[in-house]
Amino acid sequence: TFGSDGAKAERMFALMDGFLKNDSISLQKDILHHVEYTVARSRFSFDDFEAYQALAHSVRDRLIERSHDTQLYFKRKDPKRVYFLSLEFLMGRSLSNSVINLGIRDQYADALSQLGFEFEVLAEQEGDAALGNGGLARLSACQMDSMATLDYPAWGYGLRYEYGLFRQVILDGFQHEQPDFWLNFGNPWETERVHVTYPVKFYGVVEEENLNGEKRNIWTPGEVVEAVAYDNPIPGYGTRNTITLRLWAGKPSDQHDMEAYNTGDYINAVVSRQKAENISSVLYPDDRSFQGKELRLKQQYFFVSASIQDIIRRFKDGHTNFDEFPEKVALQLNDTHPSLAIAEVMRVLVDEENLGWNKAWDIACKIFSFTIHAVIAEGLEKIPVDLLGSLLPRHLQIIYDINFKFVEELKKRIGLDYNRLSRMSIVEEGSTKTIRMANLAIVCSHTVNGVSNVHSELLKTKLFKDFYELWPEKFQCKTNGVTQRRWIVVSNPSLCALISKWLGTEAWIRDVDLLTGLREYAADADLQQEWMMVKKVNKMRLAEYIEAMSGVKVSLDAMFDVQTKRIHEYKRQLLNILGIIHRYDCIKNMEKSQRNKVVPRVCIIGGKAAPGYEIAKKIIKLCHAVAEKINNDDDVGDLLKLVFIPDYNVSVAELVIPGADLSQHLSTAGHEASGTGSMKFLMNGCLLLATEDGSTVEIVEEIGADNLFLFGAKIDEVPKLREEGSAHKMPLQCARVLRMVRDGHFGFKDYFESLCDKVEDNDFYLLGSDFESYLEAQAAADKAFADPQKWTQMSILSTAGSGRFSSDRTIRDYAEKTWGVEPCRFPSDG
Ligand code: GPW
Repeated sequence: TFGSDGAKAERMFALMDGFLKNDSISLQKDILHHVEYTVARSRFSFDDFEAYQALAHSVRDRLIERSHDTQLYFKRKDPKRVYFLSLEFLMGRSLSNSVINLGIRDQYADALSQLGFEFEVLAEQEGDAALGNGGLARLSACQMDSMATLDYPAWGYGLRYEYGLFRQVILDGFQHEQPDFWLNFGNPWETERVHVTYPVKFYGVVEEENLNGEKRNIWTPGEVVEAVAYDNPIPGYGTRNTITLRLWAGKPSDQHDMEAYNTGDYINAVVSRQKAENISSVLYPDDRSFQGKELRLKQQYFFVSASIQDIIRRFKDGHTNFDEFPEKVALQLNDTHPSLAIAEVMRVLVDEENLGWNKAWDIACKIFSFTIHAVIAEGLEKIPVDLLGSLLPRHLQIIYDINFKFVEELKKRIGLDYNRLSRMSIVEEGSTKTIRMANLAIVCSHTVNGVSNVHSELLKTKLFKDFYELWPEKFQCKTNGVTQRRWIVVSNPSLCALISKWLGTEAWIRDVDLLTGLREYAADADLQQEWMMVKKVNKMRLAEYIEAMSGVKVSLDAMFDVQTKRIHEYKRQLLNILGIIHRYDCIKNMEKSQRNKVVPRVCIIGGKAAPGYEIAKKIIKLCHAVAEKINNDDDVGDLLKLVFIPDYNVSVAELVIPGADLSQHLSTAGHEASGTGSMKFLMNGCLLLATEDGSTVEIVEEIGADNLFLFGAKIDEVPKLREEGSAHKMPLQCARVLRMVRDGHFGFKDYFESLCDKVEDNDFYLLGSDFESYLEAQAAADKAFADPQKWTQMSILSTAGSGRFSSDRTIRDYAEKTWGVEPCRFPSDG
């Protein structure tokens, strides 16, 4: 490093240039070098997959160089850093995103074509990194891209699962889960940091010791597992900054079980050592159902403990006084999953750094911020006290101590209101005593964020009302956003080029508010023409994929109507399917001469059901059963097709979203905290058909209610409709389609019975009461689609109004209003 000569260091940084050159000859040489020496194939003979591997390694070299430069620069400047802790990151593919952010995609495409390969073809060779379930996990990935692009000194921390989210295979219309062993052919993007390892302790006992008159708690663990760091570079766009996503893997520790070796039980000792690796082996595939499993808790603590050790080591490299800790460190908790970090920071500061409780607590309260993604209290994590006490005995004590002091303070503030005290307590009494992780996170965090305006209000008035009344200043809102780099530039290159052409600049890729500039051309016939062409090209790509996956040929003239997201009752894929049955029924009962008035549709549904979620799995089967019937009915032909796209993931989304005309977001109002898929469709000029829920409410504010199709009960109408319950009559059309399902029109009548019962018995998700309004919105969409100019104008206005939903805006908000971190940009022009 540059020692203490600051001015010299600055000059050096300014002169630092990439060691590796990016002209097409240099790139070719690098690729061939990796073919020969990394992939170990002859440079005269290698296939597409091997070419992809070599290509990826040559990109990786450039990423490594930039992350070294970035880290050196951060170290020199020593800014406050933000650490983003998340148990899930849905990164998808890295190749295209990396070369685009590095600004060398065209150079690579040239280099490859001279070697006889096509960039797009090689990009298709890459598998997805699917270390997450759904919206929450993809949000983390989008936010990493924004943190890098906006030059924030940030780190992501998570777990390196060996098995990502299961692969969905459909057999006879039923979902089957297959393991996603994504590391099978190696992962060219990551770097194992063999020297960055930390011991993580579990089980054992805590004893109080008296050391020179001072009481100390000594935790003697029963098991120790080593955490090894794997670094994944995250390049910013239009900057040299490249930040790091550090994922931890479990490795056996030499201290793992010394006793067993000493007693001579060699074989069992080796076997149990091997078990250490299980901690990071598999991602839990249940979106938001909390189960209280020991392995899950182990995963949470494992990644939290390793991350905190890493953060404290980095702090100590240059600082000796923990008073400065809050000036240098912001810790962001992505939902409650990493909230054991609070107890862990307290343990380290009190037991290992001997700071004393009050000082440690003061520091902890200055560094943590917490974002909640849940809408209903039932979904919140509660850890059984017995489980926590056996796995992490010292942490349970610490949480009890935090709670004791909190409740004492609370009594002073609110008096002896025992109902309220017991609602707010971190410890929940009951038949099984549990720790409420959200309460712990709120008590310690300086800021609690919701993910959309309506969700943030809900937190204040319903979910955490008691806490809001106590600490109104803690509660903020950071409406979610998605990155336009991934969701336009990478996935929709034709639209990207068209936007840049009409705006006369590519600056919107970093400064997305510029998209509003498209508004003035929304009615321009030339732009509309080109806009329709782009959509057509993307529909063609999607149609080819559909045919390859499902064998169904679809017409490009039809409206491509898409609902892709995790399968959940509250997201109401069932409403969509019932609507499709209704449409089918109408076509069947129509005079033949009337059929030419029908707007043709290709209905596309995709998404995974949690393996244990029976109802969700039935919805997938119903979709296939209905598709089977409709797609093979000659009366219907191209007027209606239904296809289920299997194994929906990030790379499939990149294909589906640009090709959609209409996308559906049907959550029962009040149930979707935000929704982020809608934002991706919006950016791609796809019109939305949606309930007024989550971030849709803000989308309406940006583009106006005329430019999308809204329907259904509003958030504050839902409780009353539920109370009325079965008293309100099921609309006739809805009853009729349910009858068709019950009568076995689509087969499997017994199997679908419980689905129909749910709607007819108590209809918690209000399919019945929203049905008519849903059909009206669908009719409005048909009408608009029949007028291509009108539709295209709405489409342009959707993209033009999508700027607010960029994760760049979200991240800037977090940095300024929650984390207190500032950009720290490597001095070069990218
Ligand atoms: F349970 N979300 C998710 F609410 O993807 F925490 N997984 C989850 O476990 C939860 C939420 C949780 C989603 C929300 O459903 C979605 O509305 C939101 O846009 C997304 O998180 C990102 O905030």
